[in-house]
Amino acid sequence: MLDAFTKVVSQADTRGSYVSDSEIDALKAMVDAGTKRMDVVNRITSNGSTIVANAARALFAEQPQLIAPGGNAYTNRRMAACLRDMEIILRYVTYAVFTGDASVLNDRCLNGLRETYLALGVPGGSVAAGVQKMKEAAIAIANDPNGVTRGDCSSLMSEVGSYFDQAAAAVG
Ligand code: PEB
Repeated sequence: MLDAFTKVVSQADTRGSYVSDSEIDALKAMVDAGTKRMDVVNRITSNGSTIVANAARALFAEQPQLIAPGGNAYTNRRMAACLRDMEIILRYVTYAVFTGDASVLNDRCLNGLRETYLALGVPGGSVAAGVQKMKEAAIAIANDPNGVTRGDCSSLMSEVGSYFDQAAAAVG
């Protein structure tokens, strides 16, 4: 598991070189915007169950076959597993936002997930659709200008979005 700093050090070591000026500049920008990043993690984390519940509701409205008899979220046990999976993925996305690096998400959550779903008969495309819905909900909450000092969060939001996109692409 890497963060933005250890990733840069690891890459510099692979090249056998010092950390470059441009890498230092990028990390400095990340530190300067650190409060925004922590705010985003805090907002997503504290609204986690709303994000999961609303995304799942929207997914089942769009794909009602999932909750019909024989569907992959039919029975309370499967429904619970589904909500739990969405919550796990959201949790790892918040870790990636926190560390500024996707490696924790990739190594501990997404690695092998497609194969797991194939083996279980869980439709990966539907999981990906659920992840996209969590992305929209999480960004709407994280990017809400009310109640915080206003500033430009566009690059941070596209970074947040990219972690959801990676999760969706890993299973879809
Ligand atoms: C991944 N999901 C399930 C299982 C595992 C995971 C390992 C099998 C074991 C179990 O049931 O608990 N676990 C999960 C994960 C990590 C992990 C992400 C990462 C670290 O350790 N069903 C649907 C939707 C979708 C869904 C499309 C969006 O209709 C999910 C939610 N996952 C789902 C379901 C099961 C499951 C298991 C229904 C149960 C499948 C079954 O037993 O038939």
